[in-house]
Amino acid sequence: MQNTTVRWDIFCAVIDNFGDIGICWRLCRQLAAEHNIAVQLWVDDLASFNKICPQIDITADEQQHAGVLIQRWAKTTNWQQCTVADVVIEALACTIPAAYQQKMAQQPVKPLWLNLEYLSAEAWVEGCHVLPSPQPQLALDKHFFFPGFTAATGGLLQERAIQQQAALFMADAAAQQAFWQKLAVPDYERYQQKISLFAYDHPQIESLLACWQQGPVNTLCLVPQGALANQLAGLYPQLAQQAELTLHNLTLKLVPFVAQEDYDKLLWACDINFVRGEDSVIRAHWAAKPFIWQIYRQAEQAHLDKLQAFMQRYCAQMPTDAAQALTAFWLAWNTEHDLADSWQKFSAMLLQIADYNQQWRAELTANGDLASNLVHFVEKKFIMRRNFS
Ligand code: TRH
Repeated sequence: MQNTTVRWDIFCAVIDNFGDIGICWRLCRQLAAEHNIAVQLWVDDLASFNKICPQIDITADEQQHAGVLIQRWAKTTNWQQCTVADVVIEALACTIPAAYQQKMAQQPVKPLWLNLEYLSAEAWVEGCHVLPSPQPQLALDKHFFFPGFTAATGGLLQERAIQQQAALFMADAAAQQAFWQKLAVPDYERYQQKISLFAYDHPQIESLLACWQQGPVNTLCLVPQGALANQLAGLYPQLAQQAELTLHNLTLKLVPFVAQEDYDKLLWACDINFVRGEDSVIRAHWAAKPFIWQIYRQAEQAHLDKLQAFMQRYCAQMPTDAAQALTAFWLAWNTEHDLADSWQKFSAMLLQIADYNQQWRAELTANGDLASNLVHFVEKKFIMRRNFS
């Protein structure tokens, strides 16, 4: 049964890539499925949405899927005709349309307005999480809500059953076989190492591929459609034509973008996962295989501070030799350094890192998941309002 006493509106503007819609869609689905909340998602780019959720009809102005009402957020949307929700979330620094803001301010009972921020492991986040951000021109309060890696933040998006689903999949040979068939990799068992490589383009990619070609194990590297796949197709015409290429001990395979649920399976089915942006890196945490994060690049190298902050938290309890190898390879992967030497050292530590990832995942899970933490915050605010009105 849906919790129809309150309605949540979530606004998502797609800046580029898939992180904005990936995060918003995951959050909406979880609010509907696990908290019975009536959720409406306003999104300005249905074509990007369709890539991570193929059931989305890119021509529809309004549609329902997975218990969520999805609305096209267009320049022509008539905000005067919309009813304002009880909880309004502007996700990842998007700005809610001015007309909708005006309507929020006109409500006899003002909606709770939250700014769901970008993910960062930096220390300042704890001090800003849930702080009010007064909007005097509208006589409305907005609150910051920060995802994060500690109990003093909003936590991370994690579905209630995801770890159980991952464990079941990894113990189910038939499910894995079905998955590899779907990806057109029937001979998956002949590879001793499977790597998913979801990344932006990379100036040193050939130095890493050379390590895998000359490496001691038979490696399958799966590259989802996108910037890096385009770069590789440019480097290797045969890969562009046949979507697959074997170079000594390395088989490179371009794979289509799959639905979000299947992307999780890819992370579970591979031994090492290269991830990027904000959402896939968190999915790699739940898969708990060794992973390498290519952080979204920002102007003036601001992303490198965020990367350092994350590595410090992640590696704090990791055995020193593994932490040093990981830090060196991650830094090389996020800058323009040659990758060969740091890869050799990193790959020697894979078992220790995989082991440690179980502990790190348990620590993060103990902070509570982002959707539940949001729901608790909203409930607390509503109770306070009732008590003081
Ligand atoms: O696509 P991204 O680079 O998104 C980025 C970041 O979020 C960045 O912080 C943000 O500022 C920028 O977008 C605008 O990487 P990210 O965050 O990992 O999002 C990818 C989404 O795509 C994620 O939800 C997983 C999903 N995905 C699939 O559903 N199928 C696939 O086959 C693949 C490879 C990914």
